[in-house]
Amino acid sequence: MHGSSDERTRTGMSPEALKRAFVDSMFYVQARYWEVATPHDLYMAAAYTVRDRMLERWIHTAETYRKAHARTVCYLSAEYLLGPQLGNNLINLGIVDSARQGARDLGMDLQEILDQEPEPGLGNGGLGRLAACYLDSLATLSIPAIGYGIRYEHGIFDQSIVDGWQVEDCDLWLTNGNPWEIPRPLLRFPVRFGGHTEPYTDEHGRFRVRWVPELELYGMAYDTPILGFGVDNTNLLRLWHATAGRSFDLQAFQKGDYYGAVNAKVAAENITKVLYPNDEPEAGKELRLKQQYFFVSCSLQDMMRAHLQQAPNLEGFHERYAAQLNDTHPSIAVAELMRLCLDEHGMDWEAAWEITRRTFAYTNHTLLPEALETWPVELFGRLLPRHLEIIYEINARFLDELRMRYPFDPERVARMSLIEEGPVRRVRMAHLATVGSFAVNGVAAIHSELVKSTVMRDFHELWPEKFHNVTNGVTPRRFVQLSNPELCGIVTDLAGPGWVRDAENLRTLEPHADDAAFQQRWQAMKRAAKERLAARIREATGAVIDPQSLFDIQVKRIHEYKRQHLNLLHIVALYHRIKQGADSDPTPRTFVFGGKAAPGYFMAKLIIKLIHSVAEVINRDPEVNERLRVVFVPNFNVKNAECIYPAADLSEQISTAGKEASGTGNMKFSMNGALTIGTLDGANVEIRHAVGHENFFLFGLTVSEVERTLAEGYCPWEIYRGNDELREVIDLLRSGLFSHGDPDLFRPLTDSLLQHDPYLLLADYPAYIETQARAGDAFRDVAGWTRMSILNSARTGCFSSDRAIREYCGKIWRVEPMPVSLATNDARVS
Ligand code: CR1
Repeated sequence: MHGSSDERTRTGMSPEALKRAFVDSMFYVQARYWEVATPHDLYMAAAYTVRDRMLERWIHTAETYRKAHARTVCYLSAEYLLGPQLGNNLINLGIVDSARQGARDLGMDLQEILDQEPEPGLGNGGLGRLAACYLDSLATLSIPAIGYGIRYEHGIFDQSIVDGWQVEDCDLWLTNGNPWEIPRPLLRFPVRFGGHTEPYTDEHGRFRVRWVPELELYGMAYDTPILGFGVDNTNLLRLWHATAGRSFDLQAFQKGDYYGAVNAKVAAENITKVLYPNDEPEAGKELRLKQQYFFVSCSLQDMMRAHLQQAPNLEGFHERYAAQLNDTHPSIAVAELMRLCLDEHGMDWEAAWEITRRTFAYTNHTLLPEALETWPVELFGRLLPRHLEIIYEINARFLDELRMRYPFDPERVARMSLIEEGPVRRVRMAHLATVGSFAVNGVAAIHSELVKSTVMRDFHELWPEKFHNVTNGVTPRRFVQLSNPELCGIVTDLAGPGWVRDAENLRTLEPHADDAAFQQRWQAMKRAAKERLAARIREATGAVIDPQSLFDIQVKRIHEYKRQHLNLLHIVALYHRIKQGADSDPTPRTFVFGGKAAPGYFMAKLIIKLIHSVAEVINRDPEVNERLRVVFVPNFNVKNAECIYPAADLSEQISTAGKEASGTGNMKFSMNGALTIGTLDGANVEIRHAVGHENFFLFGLTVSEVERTLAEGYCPWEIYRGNDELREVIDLLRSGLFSHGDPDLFRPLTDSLLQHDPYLLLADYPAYIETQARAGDAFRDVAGWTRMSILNSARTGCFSSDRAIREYCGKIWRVEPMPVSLATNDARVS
């Protein structure tokens, strides 16, 4: 009965069918009648209405992939920063207009319903959001894929600001129920910890090892469907929730130890309680290692279960799956797959190792030494004694190979070992991931080169063909179509709706860059986005900003290497000039900041305080506040981000060269027509190349200049002494002007700048100030700026995550699309 699906109230797509289904859900799922329905009920009923339509596609997809024994990508990631689902799912189903119409008919506003959704913030920042964009692209490109991760009960903390300081509140995204997930109580796997190992001889007389764990708990699956855009493929995100095992409870209960059993249950369930904020030292984070092992073990057992349903043994496991390690967080998978093959499936070492090393590929996302994971051997052995043995064995074999290859270079062998020697011996997770994978990649061209020449240098010399680059990407569905409807309208008018699946079609904007009428439409688009942001900021903070001014925006995690404080030095310099009557940049600007600081990262929290303190002085000073405004958007998350990127004129991408692996916010800004002021770092390099040098505000030291500057004995104090304006700016920070007379409040920041300045703010300061002045001037040439803005959008289609996923599929995963069609399903059902 294909073609008549709109008559089916359960899954039809017309406004009529949606309305009927919505009313139905309100009654049968929410158990509510109209008069008493809360806004949350409306959201839930809408979500279930949409979910029904997804499930039809999802089940059919699972069936299609299974029948075909499709090679499947398994993305292993400790983080997925999904953001709200309803709006995105409406878009990917192609029913936004029907839904809006249906809502209107029922006397409701779709936007108000969308606003009810709490945000699944199961990630810290770029890495988690990248995983979410990749899920969207995998489904859109019809690639059989499963995202595996952790169902944190509490995602990234909510940030509020009290007296200019960040305060963290517990995220409660699950409190009112999550309509998108399907619990799978029967899909559970045991996960064990602690205890010891013992040798034994198996029935074939072979030497074997048995792990006698101290603790056993279970991982239970919660499944979320991930729709592709413009296709029927609907993939799976499977997140694991920890529960105490039933048998475990029973044992304790049988011993009459009721409270012991209850405590064990609580301890087990703690494993998936909360997402760890990053940027903090790993020390003592035993629970973090437990989380990593927990989700990896469940995922691999699940993959094996599915494989063995269709194959007699594990021989073809690596043909069936390509498993991507999203940073080192899941890299324990290398040892766990070995353990499963050896201990649970009785394979010998060589066969197990062959499968393991052909299954995994590893993405490196950072070169910052403090973020490269290592675990103390003592802790590792206590939690995972069998895995430590396996890692030692992998290492012993690997080091033998190295000694053979580099017989006179013991230092190299020690550098490459999986174990770091020293007062505290540690397991190097990046080395484990590299040795256990068939491919290693960085996330932007410059970053991938640095991976090869710095942290992985020895490994690159050993296995040059293992190393790749896949520059990150962002999904145009969420970050253009959903968040910038005006821009979407403009491009669709020019290029037709197909550009959303092929973002290279943004190029159709290019010939219109100088067309006056087109420019006006473009300006109206920016204006609308700026007004929306201004309204939201007013609502959130009370601050009033002028949509005519240049919106100069820096939103991302707060970190010294990202240099939000360099931005502040510029703001204080502008302020100082106006106060001195020496103003050289008459362009009115609104500086917008947003971002969370890790709860234990003092300097980052002090930077947030400084932003607020500078804002307070500037915004209330009538002499400057017509020209400058500074605002901080609290609780930067996906929802807020969607409102922010489209509104930007200038995007701040000002990290110290060599420190930002890629950045993805930089891509979202540029795609939405913001110009970038940035260093030659991460994907900025490729963005500048794509949009044209003349449409990008470049400044600052290059990676090699940074290296040279530091090697030559960098002395920030001399720069301070030699630059009058910089000296005055820093002295203002130390004067108490921004701290109600307390000269010490910002001392840790100013001292760090003057004494070490590890991120070279002072070295880059003069170039930054000069380049900012050029940007300010350029903004006053409205036609010139609009042209540059249009060209930025037109030329950044290559930063679509679809392009990135195509590269992964071709270079790394060797996996082919498998289109799914509901039409054939309809035919079969009828
Ligand atoms: C990097 O800092 C990059 C994202 C996604 C981050 C950022 O530059 O865009 O990854 N790294 O690749 C990270 O979170 C743990 O490392």
